Amino acid sequence: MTPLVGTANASAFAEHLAVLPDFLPPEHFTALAREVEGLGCTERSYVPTHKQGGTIAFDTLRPHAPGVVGFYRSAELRDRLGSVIGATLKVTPEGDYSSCSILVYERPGDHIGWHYDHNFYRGRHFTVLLPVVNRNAAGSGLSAGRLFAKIGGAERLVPTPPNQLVVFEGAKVLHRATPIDEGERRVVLSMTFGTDPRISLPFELARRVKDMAFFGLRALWGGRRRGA
Ligand SMILES: O=C(O)CCC(=O)C(=O)O
Ligand SMILES: [Fe+2]
Repeated sequence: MTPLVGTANASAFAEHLAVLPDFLPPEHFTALAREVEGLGCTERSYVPTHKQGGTIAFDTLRPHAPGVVGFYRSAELRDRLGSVIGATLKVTPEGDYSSCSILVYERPGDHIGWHYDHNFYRGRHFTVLLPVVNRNAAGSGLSAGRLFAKIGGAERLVPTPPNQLVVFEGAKVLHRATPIDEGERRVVLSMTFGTDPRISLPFELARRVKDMAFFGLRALWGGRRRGA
């Protein structure tokens, strides 16, 4: 299995995934990691066999993690990612829980099974991961929680040491993170961007039909005018 590293140019994104080692300057990364680890308010989620772990939602990050939110919204990040992908990126809406959140793998077995990141938007949709912490019980190396992606039919290991950014087109790349072991910790900042992050027409219609059930026909016409 070939690990993927150092693919920082646009042509490499032909595989819909790129890895950027030592992404942030060390002082910036340390400050960000300190902010994340100071939060300590994770919500646990458990979907039998598919997913187990903690999450810190965008709603919590907004008031308590200005450094993280500022990083997510920064033009520098979008520009750098845009040059890797070869497209102009925008942040996804604040109401989308996956726009900016922290994934906390903190108990033995915490993992996420094979999945695609669903794209509800009109344009292309990208997932960007910045591993903040990744250590084994002894603190001597990385945890057993490893990111794998299926690329060109083959399963590839995507290394996620702290401060190594991973960007991929989650709706096209099947991926998973394997379980951590006892005493290990893996904390990942997960962000999403889109080339046109307006909700896609089928999802927009579904939303309007749902709203109509609550607000009557006005929701349909009102929605259409707003979207014009
Ligand atoms: O923890 C990981 O490396 C994978 C996270 C993931 O699949 C996601 O944020 O969509
Ligand atoms: Fe994912």
